[in-house]
Amino acid sequence: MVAQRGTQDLLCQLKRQQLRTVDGTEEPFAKLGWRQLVPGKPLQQLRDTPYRTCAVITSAGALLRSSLGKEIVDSHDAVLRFNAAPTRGFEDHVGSKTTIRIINSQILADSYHFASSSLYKNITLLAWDPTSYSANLEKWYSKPDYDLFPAYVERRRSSPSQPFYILHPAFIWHLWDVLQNNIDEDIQPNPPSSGFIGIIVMLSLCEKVDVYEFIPSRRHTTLCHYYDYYHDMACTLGAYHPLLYEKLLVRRMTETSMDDLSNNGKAVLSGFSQITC
Ligand code: NCC
Repeated sequence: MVAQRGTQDLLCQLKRQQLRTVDGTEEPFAKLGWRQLVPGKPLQQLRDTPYRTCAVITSAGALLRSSLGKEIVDSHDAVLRFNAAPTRGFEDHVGSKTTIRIINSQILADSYHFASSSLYKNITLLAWDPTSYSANLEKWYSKPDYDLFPAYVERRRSSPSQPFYILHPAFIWHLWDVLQNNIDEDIQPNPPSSGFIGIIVMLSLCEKVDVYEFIPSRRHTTLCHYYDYYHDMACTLGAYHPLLYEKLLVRRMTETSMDDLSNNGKAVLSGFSQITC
């Protein structure tokens, strides 16, 4: 049996897995000249001080008809969204502001109109690709799950002022380690979802993080995303990603009461800068 760990201890374990992006100093990226390609300022140094309040907007179908849009826009300095989740047409429920977007490698490699879509412009972008647990960068570069590199290079060259980073695979898999170390069962060796990754990124950048509909509220539904018509409970509970375990962990990281979670669909978390480990 793994001992039940307290909220603070869990946040400290995650805080130790420092946010890390590909910085061009390791091979094969060094010889490819990525030192000059990646943004000059590391993600953590884009601002002198952390954001005070942040919102993480999952893509869950439960956000549809939530009427949370005004709260999301008015009460947060920064808003994180995922993949191709739109705001246009859904402003009443998910708000309109986007500060950072986390995109998995499918968005860069497949037909998501990455180059032309306004979803990916004028914001900070963070891309990631699962690769395997051992994360040898040479192997990853030659055979990523989805080839995110050409579109990354192209965007860095065409829009050098846009802060655009690739999360380091070691960071992703260290988060998986924390998940596994805090769950009694053996979880599948698949990477955490963009949602969990995004929550940890925002805990690194913000003093307080409000996470919407990661822990399902009373609005929970089989509708996968608020922006499409596909129904599948696996979107909420997980199939490939260890989503259920991620949600159990986030439940343990928040002091929000079960009633509030259920009524508002919002889990309130303290950013890493606010906790002493
Ligand atoms: O669906 P997706 O995720 O883009 O959702 C973003 C994050 O929101 C949380 N979520 C979503 C739906 C739901 N009902 N409940 C939730 O809690 C999850 O935390 C999720 O991570 C991904 O994680 O990147 C994922 O991406 C999609 C897909 O690649 C993109 O949407 C682009 O089309 C994956 N779907 C497929 O590959 C079919 C999904 O498994 C994971």
